[in-house]
Amino acid sequence: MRKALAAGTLLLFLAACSGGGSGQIKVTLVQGLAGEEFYETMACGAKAKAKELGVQLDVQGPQKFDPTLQTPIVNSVTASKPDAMLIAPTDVKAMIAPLTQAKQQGIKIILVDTVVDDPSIGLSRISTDNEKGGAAAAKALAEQIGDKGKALVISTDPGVSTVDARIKGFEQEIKASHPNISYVGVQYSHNDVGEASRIVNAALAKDPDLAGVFATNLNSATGAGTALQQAGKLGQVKMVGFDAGPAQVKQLKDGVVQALIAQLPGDIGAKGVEQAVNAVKGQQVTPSIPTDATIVTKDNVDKPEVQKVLYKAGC
Ligand code: T6T
Repeated sequence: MRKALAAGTLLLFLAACSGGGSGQIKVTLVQGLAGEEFYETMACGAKAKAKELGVQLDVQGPQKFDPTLQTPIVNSVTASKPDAMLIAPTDVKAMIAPLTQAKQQGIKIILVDTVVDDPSIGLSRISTDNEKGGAAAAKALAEQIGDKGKALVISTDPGVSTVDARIKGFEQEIKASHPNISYVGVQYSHNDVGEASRIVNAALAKDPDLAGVFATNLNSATGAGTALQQAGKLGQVKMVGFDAGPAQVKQLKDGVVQALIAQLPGDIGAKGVEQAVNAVKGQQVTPSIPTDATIVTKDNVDKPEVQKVLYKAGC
C-alpha cells in the first residue's frame, strides 16, 4: 500500500514537472504587434516547433505596438498560468512590472526580439544583433549616396530595445567612418505608417537636398517609402530599411528602397519554443541566442536562399 502511494506521488510529481496534469507543456507567445509580418513569421516558426515538440502554443498580441495595450494581454496570460511565455516586450521599462508578476507566478519567460531593462527578466534572449544591423544599414546607405550628403533616420519610439540598438549602430558607423555624411537625426513615427510618411514629407520640405533615409522597421519603411514615391524623389533620395515584408520587397523591386536588412523571425520563434521547453523541463537554457540577418538588394532578392528569409503574412 505504502509503495503504491509512493509511486502515485512520484507520478504526480513527474506530471507537475512536465508542465501540467495533462503532461502537455503550455506556452503562450505574446507578439509585439498582432498581424504584422515580422511577428506573424515569428508565430509560424514557433507553431512549427511547438507541433514538433508536442507543445500547446497560444499566440496573442496587441493591435498596436504599445505597452499600454500589451500590458493587459500579459496580465491575462499570467492569470491563465501557462508554463512559459515567449514575449517581445514593447517597451524596455513599462513592461518590467507585468513581466515581474508573471515571473513571480513561476511562468518561465523567454524574450524574443525585444528585451526589457531588467536583466533578471528573460531566461533566454533571442534576437538579431541589432546594433550590428544598424551599422550594416549605415554602410549600405553610405554606398548608395556616394558617402556624402544628408541622412535621416525614421524610428518607432524611444524605449524599444531593437530599434534603439539599430539607431545606435547606425550613428556609430556614420560618426566613425563617414565624415562627409551629415546626419540630420532621428524622428519617431510611433510605428505608424502615416506618421512616417508625414515625417519624410516635412524633412523633404526642410532639406530638399536630403540624400538618404534609414527606416528602422517595417512600418517606418512603408511610410517613408510612400512619401519618397509621392514626392517624386525616387533616385534622388536613397533608402535602406530594416525588415523584409511583402510591401518592402515590392518597394525594393520598384526602386523605392535600395537595401533591406532581413531578420529571421521564424528562427527566433522556433528557438524561443525550444528554450521555453528546456526551461520548463529544468534542462539547460541558453541565456543569449543571436540570430542572423541578410542584406537583401534588387540583385539577390530572387535567389532561393534570399527568398527563404523574406517575411510571410501567414503560415
Ligand atoms: O523590426 C521588427 C522588430 O524587430 C522590432 O522590434 C519592431 O518592429 C518590427 O516588428 C518590424 O516592424
